[in-house]
Amino acid sequence: MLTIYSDDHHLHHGRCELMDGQLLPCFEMPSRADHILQRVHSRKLGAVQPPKDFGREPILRVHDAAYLAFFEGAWDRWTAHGRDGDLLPYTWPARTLRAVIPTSLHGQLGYYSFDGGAPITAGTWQAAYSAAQVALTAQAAIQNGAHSAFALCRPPGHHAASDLMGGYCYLNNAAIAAQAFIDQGRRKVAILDVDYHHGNGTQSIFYTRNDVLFTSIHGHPEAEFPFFLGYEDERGEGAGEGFNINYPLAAGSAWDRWSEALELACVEIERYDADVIVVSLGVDTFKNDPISQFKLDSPDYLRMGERIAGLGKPTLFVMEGGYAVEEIGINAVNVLEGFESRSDV
Ligand code: OKP
Ligand code: ZN
Repeated sequence: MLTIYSDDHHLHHGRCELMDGQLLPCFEMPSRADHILQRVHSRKLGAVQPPKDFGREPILRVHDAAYLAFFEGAWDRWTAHGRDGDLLPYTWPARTLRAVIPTSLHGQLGYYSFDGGAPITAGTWQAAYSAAQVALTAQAAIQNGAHSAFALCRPPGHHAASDLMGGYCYLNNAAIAAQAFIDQGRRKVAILDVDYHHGNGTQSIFYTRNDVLFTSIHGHPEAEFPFFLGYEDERGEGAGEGFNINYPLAAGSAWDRWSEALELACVEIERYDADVIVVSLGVDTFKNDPISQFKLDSPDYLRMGERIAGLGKPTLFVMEGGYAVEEIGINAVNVLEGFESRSDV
């Protein structure tokens, strides 16, 4: 399987995040992608290529232009204030406040974010931009006939909405790739989000559409981030009604329960008759993940890849979460190797 990877992810390295009342070093760190790349090499998964540059246009098909301009310019505005620490929001237009777009940096940062988990550092824009190009380059490989490809994206993307950053995410790599498939003539794209956290950004981007089916298996939002989206009764709206399917699971879920949800999602994807599949590949479902509550074990990821291969469709894997850094490479590449073991194309 072809892997697309850019070193630019090293340009994004947030210092701290607020976790259980403590400031802890960011869980979303550069070594995550380094470990995955190492494993891709050591397992001889296939060629590793750098991204091409498709520019801003395919990003603007998913993201709001003012949001993008804000994100790109935020660091320079911050340093113009004489600051050099991470730029983090601290006030949001929640209930009883107005969703005005203030002129100030911090006002705009609150407007364009939904949590304080997405620090902007000197290289965050470049890293996120390159991650989007990584996804687009892997998407292009499939569009040109590859049966599968792996977009080794970092930072992740599935929490980012059209005009919101949050949950370690800035640009929605999977959504940008899915939209590119549609724009290049595919009629039906199915997204399978297997990250431990609900892909609230991806869901919101495609919520009113029937050309992109969104399915997600995740920790129940009653008890888990992102808390305010990801319930089972969110089924899509208007033309999109019936094309958004959430499988929230209880903390402690292991492969037996998780794989039942995967089976249900796969049946829906088969019924939808997708032309192509985009997998939001998070491996924070792992039993030793430091911020998550599922109990998948490393061999389970082989089974996951095998089941996805059973769908028999061209499949783009887009890297999302996974914070057990020592095992992240094993688990992510297990999905890809499981997929290849059952793909006859
Ligand atoms: C990203 B992905 C805030 C703590 C909230 C956010 C989890 C984001 C997970 N500092 N935790 O889905 O793996
Ligand atoms: Zn996650």
